[in-house]
Amino acid sequence: MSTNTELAKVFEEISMVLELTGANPFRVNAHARVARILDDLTVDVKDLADDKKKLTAIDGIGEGSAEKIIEYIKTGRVKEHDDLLKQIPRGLMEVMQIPGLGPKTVKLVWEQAGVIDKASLKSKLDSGEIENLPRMGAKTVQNIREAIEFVARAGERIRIGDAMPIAEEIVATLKRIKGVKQIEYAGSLRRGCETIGDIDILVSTSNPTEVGKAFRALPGVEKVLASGETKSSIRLDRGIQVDLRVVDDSCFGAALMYFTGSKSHNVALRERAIKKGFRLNEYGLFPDDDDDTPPQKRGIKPVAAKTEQDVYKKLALPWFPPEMREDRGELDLKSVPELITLDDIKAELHAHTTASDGRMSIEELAKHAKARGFHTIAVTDHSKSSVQANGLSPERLREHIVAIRAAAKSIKGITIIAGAEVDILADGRLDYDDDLLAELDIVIASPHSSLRQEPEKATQRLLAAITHPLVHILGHPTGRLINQREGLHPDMSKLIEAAVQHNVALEINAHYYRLDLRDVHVRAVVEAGGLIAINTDAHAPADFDNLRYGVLTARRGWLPPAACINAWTKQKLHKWLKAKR
Ligand code: DGT
Ligand code: CA
Ligand code: CA
Ligand code: ZN
Repeated sequence: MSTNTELAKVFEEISMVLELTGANPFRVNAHARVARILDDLTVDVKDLADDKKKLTAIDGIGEGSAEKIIEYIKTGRVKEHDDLLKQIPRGLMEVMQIPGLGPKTVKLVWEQAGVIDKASLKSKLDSGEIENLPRMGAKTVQNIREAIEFVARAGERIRIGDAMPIAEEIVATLKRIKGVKQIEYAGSLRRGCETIGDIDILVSTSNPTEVGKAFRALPGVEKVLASGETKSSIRLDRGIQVDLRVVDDSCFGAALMYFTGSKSHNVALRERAIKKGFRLNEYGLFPDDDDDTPPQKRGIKPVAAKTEQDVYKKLALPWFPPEMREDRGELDLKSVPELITLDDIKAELHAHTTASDGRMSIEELAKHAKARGFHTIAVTDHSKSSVQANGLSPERLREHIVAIRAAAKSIKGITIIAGAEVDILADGRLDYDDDLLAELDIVIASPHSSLRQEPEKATQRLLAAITHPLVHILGHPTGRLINQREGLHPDMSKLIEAAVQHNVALEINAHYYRLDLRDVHVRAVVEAGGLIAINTDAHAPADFDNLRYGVLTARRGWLPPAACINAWTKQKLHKWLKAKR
């Protein structure tokens, strides 16, 4: 963990305990804000801590926070943090993390039912003690139960956006070791899956001992699980397991294929190999001679092993991008379809500013979008019902439109358009009147509340948004949060059919907590001839970096650039937007 992340955690915990103990909301929010700032900081906070003024120069960091940061850098602790933690049972922190359990409820079950951790929460739910508390009831209790189960079930896999930076850093570190020839991460991470069980890394090197040693000595190693000539395994302090395999450079391609998987893709490949008179394993593609001893152990040379391309070619197959290797019909293809790439994306169509819950001004947003080479940026703040996100009343939106148009006029080199992310209310109505929506260049309609709705109601609700003539994009259609909230379960085929008919794009929200639409639904849209938008839903500059996860999800759904509105030329995109006005 970097110092920035560690300190962010300290501030977040301070904020949580303050909230739990009923402190002034301003203090609670100020600490939460500093936590976010530290998380987003692009420089090492250590480099700022030699001078308090450098810290207080950052918007949102006051004198008190700056002192705590300096205290932490000097001593490795913050006294206030230690003192606050003493005021509550340690286990309450994990109770606070259960989705849907706010501080008020946690305080109630702690003080009145003696809940001190997740285990005691469970037992007191079972005994009925909690249901009998004031403001509780069967429904709330059921919701808490479901949330606990959901966290337990999902808890072991980690989100791609949490795993990727770790894997990239490990690869970069090991690459610098003398003797390393090739190194790549493989497994579900290379396939771009939304969650990762463990990180798999493959390396070929003339110096395996050195690489193994460096691997086991990486920062953050909590436990060495295995340490052998060809395989080492570690667990990092963030609960992530990493496997490192040392393979021979001459069969790196075959090994990379094997350890990239998926398992079902591999199984299908092996069957195909056998039909063609070969045997495929992680050492290469060998002639099949009905001998049970593996061919590489008998000194038999593979017919292909050096690169993935060689192996696929000998099997009379094209090279498949890792995202397609799921045995979802790819092996029946005559050729690989063109899949969208990060470079194809030329517009961001879902972004927030300080007008609602974003942290950038219109100008900053435009600057960051321009820096990424986009031709268009849409300003789409929240609507009035998203109270927690400071959603805009119709009056505020009208003022905002004026500000956006003014910025669009004065800022050159990018087209700035005025939009909104309008709430789809529980009954399917939109949160603004049609005359106001008609003033906007782009309308994204998204569900933010009532996310436990019955599937049928959810379908009707989302269909109402899709069939609304002023809506361009259905934003994060299910509202799920990976490992935290299931979200809606609408009938996707009905939504897709309607979206095609009404010329509405379905969004892949690229934030790695969302990735909503998910890969299989993207594929269904592609097959139905529909349109996809890939948006970052940027609230802060760093959010633009999540685009890659949206693109990976899109590629897992076999999305071609032509079906992605963010990949269209400026002309084509704006013509499409205007067709709904
Ligand atoms: P994960 O870690 O659960 O997110 O998923 P993967 O796909 O990374 O799976 P993992 O780490 O167990 O193994 C990495 C790859 O190694 C996997 O995608 C395919 C290959 N592999 C592992 N075990 C087997 C196996 O029993 N048979 C075959 N054919 N391939 C395997
Ligand atoms: Ca893995
Ligand atoms: Ca593994
Ligand atoms: Zn949004």
